Amino acid sequence: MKDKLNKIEEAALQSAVAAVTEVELQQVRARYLGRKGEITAVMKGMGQLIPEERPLVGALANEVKDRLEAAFTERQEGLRQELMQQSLASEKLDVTLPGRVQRRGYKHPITQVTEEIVAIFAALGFGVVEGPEIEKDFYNFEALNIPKDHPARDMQDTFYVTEDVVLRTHTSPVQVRTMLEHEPPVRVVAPGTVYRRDSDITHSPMFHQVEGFLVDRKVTFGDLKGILTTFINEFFGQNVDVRFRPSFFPFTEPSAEVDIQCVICGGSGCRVCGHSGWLEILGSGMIDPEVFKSVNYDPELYSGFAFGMGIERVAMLKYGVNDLRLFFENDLRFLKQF
Ligand code: 2U9
Repeated sequence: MKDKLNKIEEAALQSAVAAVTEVELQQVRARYLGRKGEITAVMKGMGQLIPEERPLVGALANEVKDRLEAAFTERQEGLRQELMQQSLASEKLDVTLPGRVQRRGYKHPITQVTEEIVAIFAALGFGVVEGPEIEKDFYNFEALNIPKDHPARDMQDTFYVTEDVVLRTHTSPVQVRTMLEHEPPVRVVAPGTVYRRDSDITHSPMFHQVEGFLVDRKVTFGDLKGILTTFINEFFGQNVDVRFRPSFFPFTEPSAEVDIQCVICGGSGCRVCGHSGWLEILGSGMIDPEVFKSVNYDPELYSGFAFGMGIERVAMLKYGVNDLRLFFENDLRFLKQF
């Protein structure tokens, strides 16, 4: 039995050396150490031995098994190393090949348009201010002369966090905060995200605005017209016609909506402009003296104008986008066009 085991061991070691792939080596291992392998058969056959021989043969069989296990593992490692050396020797690296192009990301169209608007006002001397999106009722409504029973405060129109805290419905509260911190002269724009309970093809519960104001001594409606006309001509083009229409906002008096000649039909009338030839772009007005009182500005000494616009609307008109929701769906086929 001892001889037999020695012979099996010798043959197994020779087969291991002869194996030149890992698959072949696995087959050799199975032939000797597998469930139906030769060493396994010896171990299973020990029952037929006389009892005195069993411990001796059993110990020997285990030794042979351990040695073979070690030899197979060593051979496997050797084969892996050989394979690695071969592939390293044959691999040709062409360092002159052009590299893979790294695609650059780009800004979302709403960010691009916001930055463009802010840059135009910055060139006109306006600073940029930002503030919280979760706002106190005082900054969002009260200081802006929006009384307690105003429909804008209704649960249908505003997202409430608590009775006294809302998701800001415009960026005007940022301007209230600016006024409370700075004495005139001040001119700033406030870009940012705002929230209203509104959702359809032209309204989103989350959208973006740029608002702004200028306060100094002797600011007139003429200044408002001059600044906003300059902005529109910079943004939409020098030849675009502008008109100011009387309107109403609680925080400005007098108030005006600002229209531009329809960028789609050039003023002849189409579906986009409701066949009027004009598109509403901005809201504006002279800041109401009541607002000045809330922020401790002397209305006898100072006057000023304010304005506001929805970025999505301006972006839709500039780029001819017909559905507001496209801006928020993150479809790269849409976003890549800007
Ligand atoms: C202070 C005082 C006055 C900001 C203004 C508008 C007119 C306006 C709308 C345009 C489209 C909002 O996005 S929109 O729906 N905005 O019409 N906003 S005047 O007036 C202010 C702001 C702050 C302290």
